[in-house]
Amino acid sequence: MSIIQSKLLENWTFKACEDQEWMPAQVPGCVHTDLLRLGKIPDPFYGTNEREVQWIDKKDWEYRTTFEVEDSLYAQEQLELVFDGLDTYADVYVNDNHVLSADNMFRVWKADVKALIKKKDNVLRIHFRSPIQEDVPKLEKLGYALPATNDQSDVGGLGDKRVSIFARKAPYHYGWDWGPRFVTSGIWREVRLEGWTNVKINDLFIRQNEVNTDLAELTALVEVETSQPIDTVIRIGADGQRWEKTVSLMPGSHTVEIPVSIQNPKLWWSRGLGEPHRYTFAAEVLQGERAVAEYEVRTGLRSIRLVRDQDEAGASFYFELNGVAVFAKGANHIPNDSFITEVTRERYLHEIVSAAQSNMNMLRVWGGGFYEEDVFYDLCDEYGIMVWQDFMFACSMYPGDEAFLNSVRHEAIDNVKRLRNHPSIVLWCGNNEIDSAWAHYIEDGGWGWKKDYNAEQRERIWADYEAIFHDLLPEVVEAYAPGIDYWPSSPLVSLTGDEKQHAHPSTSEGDIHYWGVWHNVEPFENYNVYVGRFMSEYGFQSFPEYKTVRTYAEEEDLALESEVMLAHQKNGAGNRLIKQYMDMVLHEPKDFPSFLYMSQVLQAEAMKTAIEAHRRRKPYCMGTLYWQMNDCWPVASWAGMDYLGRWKALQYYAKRSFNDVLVSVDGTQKDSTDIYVISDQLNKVQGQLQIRMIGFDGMVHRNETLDVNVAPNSGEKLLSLRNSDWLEGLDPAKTLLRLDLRQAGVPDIVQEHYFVATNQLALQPANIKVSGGSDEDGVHLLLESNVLAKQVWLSSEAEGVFSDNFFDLIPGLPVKVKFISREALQLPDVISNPGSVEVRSMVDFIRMV
Ligand code: BMA
Repeated sequence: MSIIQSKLLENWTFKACEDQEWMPAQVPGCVHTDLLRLGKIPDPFYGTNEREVQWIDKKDWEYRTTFEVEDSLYAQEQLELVFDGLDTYADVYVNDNHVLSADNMFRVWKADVKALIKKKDNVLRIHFRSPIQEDVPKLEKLGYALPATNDQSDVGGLGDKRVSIFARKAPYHYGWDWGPRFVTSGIWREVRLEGWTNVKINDLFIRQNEVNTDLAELTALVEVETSQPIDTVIRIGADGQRWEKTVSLMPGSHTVEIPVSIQNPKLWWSRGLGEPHRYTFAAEVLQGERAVAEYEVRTGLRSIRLVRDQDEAGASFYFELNGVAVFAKGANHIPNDSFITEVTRERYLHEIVSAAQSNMNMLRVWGGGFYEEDVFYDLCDEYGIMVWQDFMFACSMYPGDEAFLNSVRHEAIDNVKRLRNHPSIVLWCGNNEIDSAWAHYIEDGGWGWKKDYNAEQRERIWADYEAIFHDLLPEVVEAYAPGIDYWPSSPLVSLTGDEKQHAHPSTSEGDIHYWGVWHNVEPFENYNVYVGRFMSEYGFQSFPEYKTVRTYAEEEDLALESEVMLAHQKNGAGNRLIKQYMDMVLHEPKDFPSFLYMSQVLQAEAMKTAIEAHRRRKPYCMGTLYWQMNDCWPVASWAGMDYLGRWKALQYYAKRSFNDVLVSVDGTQKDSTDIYVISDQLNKVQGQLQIRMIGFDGMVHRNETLDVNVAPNSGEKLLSLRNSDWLEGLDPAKTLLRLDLRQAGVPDIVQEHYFVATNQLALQPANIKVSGGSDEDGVHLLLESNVLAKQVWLSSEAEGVFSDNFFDLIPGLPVKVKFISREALQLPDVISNPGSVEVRSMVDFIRMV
């Protein structure tokens, strides 16, 4: 081992600078979690407690530990103190000597401490300056405020002083329209003492020059640091093969390039297209046959490119993986917790397995959070989930002074270098929504930000924007992760430098965030109208389930407009919008818990409409990522999974609508109903489609079968039913269209379609019979109903997910469901016992008149 290290994670204490008493601290962590653990603050996620902890970010805090250094480490020629993350304005002292000052939570911070370290009784002390006290003067100095739409400065007692943009710190810490305001301070990633002598390897990058099934032509870039001149051999090993280079190195840091080629490589594929195979590459610096320095990375070999070719309609926007055009299916990922260090590996695993179980193949790490932990990307690599990676800038304009740009450059280099071996990362994107929000080239365009500034200020703000997103960040990506595409802002048409640049819902180039449904109260049907080349955001809110709501609200708080419920709804218009849409399409819920259930069904229906509209337009549209995958606290939001990882109705709907082979119905035409089969598979779909008109009592009124033959990776309209013909003599309020696609050797793919809005359906109380059984995979539940039971919701005693849930149960068509407990989380699924299960359907939640 060339680097000897000792983690410095023990014996930490902390206090507010002005206080006397040191209290025990946990590292990694932050002031909020430490105070909470000590019972010094109430649970910030409960009730209206968010307000009670806003004093924390106004103070300076100190963390301190003492440590000894083992002989073997102490004896090293070089000793370095390394922080993987300091949040944010921090002055670090070793034995009372100032060794570094940090100002960017996303960077790695290092200091040479050789001359300062003793064998015993070392004191490491970190002074965190309040990010608020630090940045308010910057706002005053600038002379005007910069837009920062989601910064909840008022919650923080700062009035309209939005200072989040000055700090290179997770934007969502300052609040968002789904997130509370907790402006943390602390040592949020590992800290360690590293020692080495003569030589070490700092980094290994496997650059993929050309990869196909016959050959992977790679270059291993080995970053070697030496303290004296050496003549040596550097060796790369992978998969039983070796590649070597003899070099003479002078003291300093060097990048040694070693060509590597692998015949017939096993490629890395996204979920659904093949195995996400990974190779381990090891680099060694040899002294004779002895390795004096080593470094290992795991990566997957694949070719990836964002294809933006002009075509008749505009320009394509899709990812080509190993030569295959991939339809991207997934969601936008936000941080899993307001307090990042609370997210365990198990919680990441649950999220990524949930994504894979839901038939997703992409997550977008959205720019208002943080560059995720290594474990997140490792899991995405392992489960074949592609990652659209934003840089951490969202919905704001940022300063452009030299110090700021310099900080951003370091941050970008640190993170691109850290993450570039992950095969899952397929795109680096500059920011979230800034190009379209500022809309520089359209006077009245965007979110109205420009009107607050005079012409000179506007030009300066835009020049600062361009410096970061059109110059600095693409340069870093090109230099450190060549071959991976950079996209300046999401959404964007393309960098035309004129009014055509900014995205809008009707563009036929670039990516689109379509928020007409929800923020602009457009009807769900408009999801069919605004379909672009790649839908990187669209969403609809719902509430978490009753059990989750009760973690923050008491019985007496259970009203939509109670103080507590409002504190957990961060989108001002949110509750009104949910109610307004619910009145349009669903029956009235009978009480508050029923309202929670209905809100989930409403959200799921909206997202199904959108996802399937997007997929039906394949290959014009080649991606659909809904907003949003997850939550960072228990709240009403657009998430498909709540803070506790409980799947909302949406997650089950997404699983069905993202299925690699989808039977989908377009019911937007007045006179006809169009049936589509869309396939993301690489082999063709061959089978029969059974088409039935079924009454809510189970009576089959019409039954036809059609041969299906759909080419690989394509979609087609199979047929169009004439409504007057198929509904003849039938009551649309009591009849459904049921489609079953049967293929040899695979489970049937089903779909139901109704001819009127849900609140027009004549639902009857259902008698749902549940019987247990077991088969070769384990235990299952068999559900049968005497009449149509809509949106059957199974809720279990044990935490976990069902193989299917929130589905319609048709008399005569029993459904078999399995349970996958959270404890046994992995893929392929392990079938477990759910404990007692409550089974209800929509009719149980409706106010009967
Ligand atoms: C998009 C996102 C987020 C936001 C969401 C819901 O704009 O990028 O900023 O949370 O919409 O409003």
